[in-house]
Amino acid sequence: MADVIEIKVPDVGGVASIDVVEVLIKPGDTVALEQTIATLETDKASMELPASAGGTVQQVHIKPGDKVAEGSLVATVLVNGAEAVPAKPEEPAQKPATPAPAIQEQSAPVKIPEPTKTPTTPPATAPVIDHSVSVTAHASPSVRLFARELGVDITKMMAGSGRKSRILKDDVKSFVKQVMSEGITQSSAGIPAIPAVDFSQFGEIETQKLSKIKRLTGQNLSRVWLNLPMVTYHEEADITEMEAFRVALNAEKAKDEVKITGLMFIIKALVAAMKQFPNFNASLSADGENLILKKYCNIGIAVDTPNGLVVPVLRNVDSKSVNQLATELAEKSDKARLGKLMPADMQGGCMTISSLGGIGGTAFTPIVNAPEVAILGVTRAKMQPVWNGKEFIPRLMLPLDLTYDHRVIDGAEGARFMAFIKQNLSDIRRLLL
Ligand code: CAO
Repeated sequence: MADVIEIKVPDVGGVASIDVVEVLIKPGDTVALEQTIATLETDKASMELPASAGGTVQQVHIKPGDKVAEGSLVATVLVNGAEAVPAKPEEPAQKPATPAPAIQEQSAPVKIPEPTKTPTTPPATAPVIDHSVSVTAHASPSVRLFARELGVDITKMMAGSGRKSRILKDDVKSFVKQVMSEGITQSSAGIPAIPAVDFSQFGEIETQKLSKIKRLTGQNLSRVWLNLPMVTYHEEADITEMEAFRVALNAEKAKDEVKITGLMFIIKALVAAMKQFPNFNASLSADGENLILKKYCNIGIAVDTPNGLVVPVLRNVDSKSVNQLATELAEKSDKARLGKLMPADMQGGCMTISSLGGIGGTAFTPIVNAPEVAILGVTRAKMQPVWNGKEFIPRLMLPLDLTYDHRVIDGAEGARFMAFIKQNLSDIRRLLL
């Protein structure tokens, strides 16, 4: 004979308020005895609520977000009496015949990090790979099943984008994508990924695909950032006379001739310094055991293009004039901006210059273009009052930033290298020596 059975929340250890996280049935569904019909959650545990009877769901009385307690009505099921879980003989008749929920998480006070607690930090929407925590993450049975089907060990995912860092299906997908595309695994990178954020929850957004250059540059920069112990040293050079000379030279040029920018003198000064300090014209061998010193002098120049940063290389710079360098850089940067550089144009650099001087700035910390061991950053020169021992006089000061691989370059060596460049830019006659 068919009977209507009420499925209620069982005793879960005296917890007064239990969150309904997921409801897995709807009216008309057929459920089997012990089938999970909802996921409940307390502060300490996530629980799968099994059906205490098999049959056809008549009504569902809870929804995600509800708060329930022991005895709350979950669903009514039209059931064949034989399918209901028999009440234990010693239990009082009024006690609902509901089996205890399957507790997924440890109910011991193990704290799963909750990034949403910091008001300024938006909730994570991508999984965080944590390599030390072995606590099972919060996830519903359907998500666990989905993860199992994809071969994902859900214990590697510390937090998801759901409420209270619950792992959702999309988190599992992101996790798989992340591992596949970036090759980030527990053993190789060992660094937790930055959680993705669903920004659309805060306002309107538009998603644009990154250019290939940006993606490749990004990968390379991340690799360098993770591999090199880098130090950036800042210096200022007085280029008042150099600038006057440059302006005079340009005034002599015909209209269609390539103008000389300060960068050409900076290249010259850099090359002179690399000859004086050969460790800067070197690379560490892949095993880190040897320093490979280069007898040639090629300088990479970071060029800003609509598709991202590229670094064409000027070859044998030590044997070229300032005018030749200006012409060559103009050609290469035009080619770069038209996307016409060939891979060979960007290979073989010994050191790189990243000049933001045409734009502005007072200082920055460029990232070494490894396997080179140092990079020179340049920002905008400006007139400053400089004390000459008697009075302040206006001088054009050029800010320079040297980032170096500290495994190869010592701090004192870096400082001497920059002092040399400063001296040569302040008096460019020295470049003839
Ligand atoms: N201080 C003051 N003025 C400067 C200057 C400096 N340090 N550097 C350049 N300028 C001036 C130039 O004299 C020029 O002025 P005029 O138009 O009056 O002649 C103007 O700024 C523009 O110069 P430029 O940038 O076109 O030329 P450049 O030779 O200095 O630089 C290049 C060439 C290719 C390096 C540059 O165009 C470029 O792409 N820079 C961006 C590099 C970059 O993005 N680096 C970031 C890497 S880290 O992400």
